[in-house]
Parts: sequence; structure tokens; C-alpha cells
Amino acid sequence: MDDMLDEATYDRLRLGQWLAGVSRRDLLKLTAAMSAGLAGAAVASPATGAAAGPIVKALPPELFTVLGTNAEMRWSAMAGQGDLVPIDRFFVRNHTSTPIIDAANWRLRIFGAGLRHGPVEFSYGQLRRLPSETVTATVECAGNGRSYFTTQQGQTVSGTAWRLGGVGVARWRGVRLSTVLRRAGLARTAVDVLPAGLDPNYVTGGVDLGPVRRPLPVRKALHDVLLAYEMNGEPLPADHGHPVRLVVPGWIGISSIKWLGGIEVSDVPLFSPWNTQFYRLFGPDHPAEGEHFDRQVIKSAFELDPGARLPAGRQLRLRGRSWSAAGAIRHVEVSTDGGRHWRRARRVGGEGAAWQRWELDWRPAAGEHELLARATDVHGNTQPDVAAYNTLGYLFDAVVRHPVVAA
Ligand SMILES: Nc1nc2c(c(=O)[nH]1)N[C@H]1C(S)=C(S)[C@@H](COP(=O)(O)O)O[C@H]1N2
Ligand SMILES: [Mo]
Repeated sequence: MDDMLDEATYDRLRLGQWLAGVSRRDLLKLTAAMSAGLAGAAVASPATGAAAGPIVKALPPELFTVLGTNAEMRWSAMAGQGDLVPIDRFFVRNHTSTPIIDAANWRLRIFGAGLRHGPVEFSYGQLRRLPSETVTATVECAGNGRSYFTTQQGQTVSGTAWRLGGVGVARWRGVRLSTVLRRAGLARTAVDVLPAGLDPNYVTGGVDLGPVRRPLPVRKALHDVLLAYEMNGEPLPADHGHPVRLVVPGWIGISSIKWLGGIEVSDVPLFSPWNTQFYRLFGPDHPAEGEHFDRQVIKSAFELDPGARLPAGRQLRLRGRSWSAAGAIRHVEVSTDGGRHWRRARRVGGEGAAWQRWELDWRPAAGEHELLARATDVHGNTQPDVAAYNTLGYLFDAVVRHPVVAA
């Protein structure tokens, strides 16, 4: 299990096991077992909620761009905000729709061969009485920035056409998954955990893929994963996973399963379509069976809409943020002339924030301009000019060309 410390080793191992013959039939069996395991979980019918669309909260156009069942945060909505993204503008990524779940009847069911004494259930009240922890963590969709593969690189990718607003930072309070797993009687032989959501099953191409779920190695589950029931000091809102969601720091958003209903703990590696079909890197630069990944990359965004109108001939202050799943941001360079000249941006805010806020003064001449921001993190990761292509459009890390008009 110590090998699981190293994600690259884990990825290779999983790939090997995948190739070693997990058949389609095994996958279907796993899916069926998962659904059966969840049958005991209580979930109110979404019809009991008043929700008309897939998202419950208000989506005013000045804060969000609606993309199918998802809502992207507009970056102009972060102007003047601190490190946290308020709930009213936090992006929502729903495979189907937000279920309305009554915390009083909800149970978290933990089951599987990786437990010593059989299945265990926790009520909401029981979880709330366990020792709590508060962490500030980023949730970012693996496909954040996907649309730039097409608009900047001329490449065809499939999936939600996010610009840069498929990311948010919040303060999450909850109980450590390690606390709950230990109380549930975690066996030393446990290998993977598979958290599953209580939202409607995901059906695509006429195939019911079952509840949204993606396995995590026990090593990560015990390290820093939270079962969160509060977001920015409020009970977890419906769209963000009420009553309880996973928060998996540093890993792609799909790991942070919302509306958690069950967790299978296995003594064998687990698979779901969310680590075999989706959230995998496919394309000419990857093996035919794809490549596993868990972490996001490095990005920067201006707190402006694309095409924003700015006053010409006056000094103004450009603001933005940069973030890297690998660690803190060391510096950010900004160009206001399409990438010909670069200046160091000034850091704003304290050290150790989930993202680095920055600013730069600029006096634009009348006309159209292209703004660019390029971050480098403490490990030397820098945003490239071109992101590595993959057919599903994940991990866009290239410098984004942000048009503005000064008048
Ligand atoms: N049950 C469930 N959990 C889920 C999802 C989902 O559709 N269903 N979407 C995932 C994805 S792809 C992302 S990016 C994050 C988004 O979290 P948010 O909607 O709170 O911003 O939730 C993840 N957890
Ligand atoms: Mo996502």
C-alpha cells in the first residue's frame, strides 16, 4: 500500500490492472453491486423540491453562464472578493440534477470487503458529533478551460465548454474520512474506496452508467479527504452536495462526490466509468486505453469578462488570480500587448492562500488589446503557450488570451 503514496506509481498500477482484464461484464457487475449497496440509502424524490431545472440556486446572468446542466462562474464576479468564492457565485457541475435530500432521513452507508465487521451506517447527527475540521480547498473541474482547446488551439474536444470559471475556493467544515473509515472498521487489506452520489443515475448514449462515482486509493482517503457538511460557514447548499459531500484536496472536481450516499471499501482495485471512460486522457499522445490522472494543473484568470470594456487613456488596475494543484504560486507575469512584453504582477493577500491574487497597473490606449497572464508555481511548473491535446479536453494549462476593448 505504501506504493500508493506515489501517484505516478498508482496510475501505472491501475493501468496495469485495468489492462490485466477487467472485462466489460465485470464492470457491469460492479455497477450493479454498487447500486444494490446503495439501495438502503434514503433519498427524497427530487420532485419534492421545487427545483425546475438541474440547479436549485439562482443563476443571475451577471454571476453565471449556464452550460447545459452546469453553471460556470463569470470571472468578473470575483472582482473585489477575498480568497473565498461566495456560495451565490460558486460554479455548479451536475451530471444530472440536484436532488433535494432531507438530512434527517439520510444515512451514509459504508460497506464492502475492506471492512472488518460488515456494513456500517452513519446518520447526519452522528457525523456532526464526530470531531470536525475546517479546511480551505479548491474544487476545480478537470475540464475547466476546455473551450480554449478549440478557440485558441483549433482542436476538437468533447465535453462542457468551460472557459475559466469551472473552479472555486471555499471553506469546508466536516469530519475527516479517515475518522469515519476507522470507526467503520477499516481492514488492513483495504485498497480502494468508491464514494457514490445520490443524484439520479447518469445515462449517456442510451446506457445507464449508475450513480456518479469514482474510486480513490485508501492512501488518499486516509490522508486529507473531508466529509463536508458546511461550506463557507453555512450548511452545505443543495447544489453543492447537501447534506454531505466529499472534498478531496488537490484532486480533480469529480473526486469530490456530492450528495454522498454510500462508500464501498474494497480489498481489490475498483473501477467506474469515471476513471475508465471519462476523466482519462485519450488521444494521439496517449496509449489507446488512455491515461489515468487525479490532479489539476496550473492556471491564471483575470477578474474580467472576455471582451470587457475598459476606460481608455487612464491608469487602471488589472486584477486576477493564479492557482496550481501542485503547490503555491511563485510569480505571475502579465502581458497587455498580446504577449510581446511581460511584467511581473504584484502579489495581493497573504501567503498560503488556495490561490494567489495579483494586480498590475496599466494605462490602455483606445482600441482592442489582448491580456495574458502566466503563472509559475514553487515547483517550477509554468503555464505553456499550448496545452497538451487530449480528446476529452482535460487539464488545459496554457496561457489564455483575454480580449478587452479600451474606449
Ligand atoms: N454526485 C455527484 N457528485 C459530483 C458531481 C455530480 O454530477 N454528481 N460532479 C462532480 C464534478 S465533475 C465536479 S467538477 C464537482 C463540482 O462541484 P460543485 O458543483 O460543488 O462546484 O462535483 C463533482 N461531484
Ligand atoms: Mo468536473
